[in-house]
Amino acid sequence: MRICMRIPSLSFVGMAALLASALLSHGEIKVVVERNDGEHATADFKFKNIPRPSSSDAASQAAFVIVDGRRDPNGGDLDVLHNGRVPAEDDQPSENLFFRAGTDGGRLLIDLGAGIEIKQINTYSWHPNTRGPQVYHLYASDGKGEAFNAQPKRGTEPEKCGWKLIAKVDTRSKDTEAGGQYGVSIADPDGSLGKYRYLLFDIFRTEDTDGFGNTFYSEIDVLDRNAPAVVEAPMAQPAREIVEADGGKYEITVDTSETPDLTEWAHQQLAPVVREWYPKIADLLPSEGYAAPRKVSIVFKKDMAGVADTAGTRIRCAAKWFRQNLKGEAIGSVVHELVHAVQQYGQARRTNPNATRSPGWLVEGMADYVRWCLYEPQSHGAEVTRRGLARAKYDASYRVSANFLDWVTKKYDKSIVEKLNAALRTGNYNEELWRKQTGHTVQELGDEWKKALEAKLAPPPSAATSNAVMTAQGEPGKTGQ
Ligand SMILES: [Ca+2]
Repeated sequence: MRICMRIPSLSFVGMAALLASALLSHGEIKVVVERNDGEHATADFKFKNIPRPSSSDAASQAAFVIVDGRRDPNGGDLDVLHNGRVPAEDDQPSENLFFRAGTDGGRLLIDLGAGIEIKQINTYSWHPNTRGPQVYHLYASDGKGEAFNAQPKRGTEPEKCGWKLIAKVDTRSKDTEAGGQYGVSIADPDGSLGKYRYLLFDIFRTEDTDGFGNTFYSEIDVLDRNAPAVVEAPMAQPAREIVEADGGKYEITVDTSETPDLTEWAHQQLAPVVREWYPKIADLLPSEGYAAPRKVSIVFKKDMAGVADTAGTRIRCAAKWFRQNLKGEAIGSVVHELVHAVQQYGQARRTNPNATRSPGWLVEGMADYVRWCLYEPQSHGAEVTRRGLARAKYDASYRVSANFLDWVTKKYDKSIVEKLNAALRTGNYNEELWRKQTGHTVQELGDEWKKALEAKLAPPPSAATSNAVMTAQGEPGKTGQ
């Protein structure tokens, strides 16, 4: 037996919930619908009576197939329906599956691989508008009937090809806004919906007044009556985290909405470094009357090539590269971009009609100096190796120039980077500055630095001689071993 319920919406303080409370006779399938309204819906998908989404239910390992209709490529692929992950926000296309705009849903097959006693089927969705509610018919089959058709398209009645109608679900309501977070739970009070291998969802749009009536489905769970208790899906971190730094003086937005798989890493690993280092960089690179941007955004882009770039106060990070470097250079490369966000040398041209050009090698060398020599000196990323020595020029940019800046800082002027930065930002940079600060032209400094590198890296005739030379130069401990 089956019943189909439309449950009116009710709002409660703390959580808006709809709950089927109809008295059911023995053996009747029960459909429970709950809705968290926009105000109360959160990333933890918590409902009053419906369990939180699971990451270890029978659907996690099942095969999902679209039998009819077309997936909207703006959303996630089929795996988002059973990956044990839920969206962190109410409008996160990549974490939901929905059918193409302008179409009326479609049919979805779940093959559990073998017949199981199904205890409960739960479906979850979330959207601020009419793509929140769920409208579908659910069929089940053991696949054993002679007439069984595993993939009946629209126009073929499932009940005529080996399927049994389990429930008709429609969570729409005249009394509430459509938007919100919905949970639907289908179960039989006896404990089992039956033993089935296949499930077929015939999914309909919620409205056709515009093209956007297809529901954002976040997860489908199938609970096996004979399996151990399932594990709850981890609560999703918000895909846009605002990192407050220096007591709220700075706000750095870390946006992983295009790349949810990086959200946890960004929250755990990146955010603390950003919080500590953005104010530090602002303090390292001051100039008169200048305040570093109060708001900066770091956006992870799923299709971007390369590593990262900065335009104004917007840092873009190429997700593909980051995924491969999470344990290596990922965070340091963001520190490098944060330096660019603080540098803001473009403003010189707006405030100084005679602004001089900022040499690219110095701009990048400074960003790598902060990164390699101050943020992560232990990684030795800016050290010139014997192999790189031949190409080492002070203006070779990035980490080579960082090495040069570090050497000038230690040997001649602790404030050289600060002075260079102030000159670059005000459009007053010229090479005379090096001579003024150190008594040598930048070329002379470059030559001396290179000689020091050569002495340090030259293959020693014997270790003893080498050590003696290094000590004579007053640089013990910097032997480049
Ligand atoms: Ca999911």
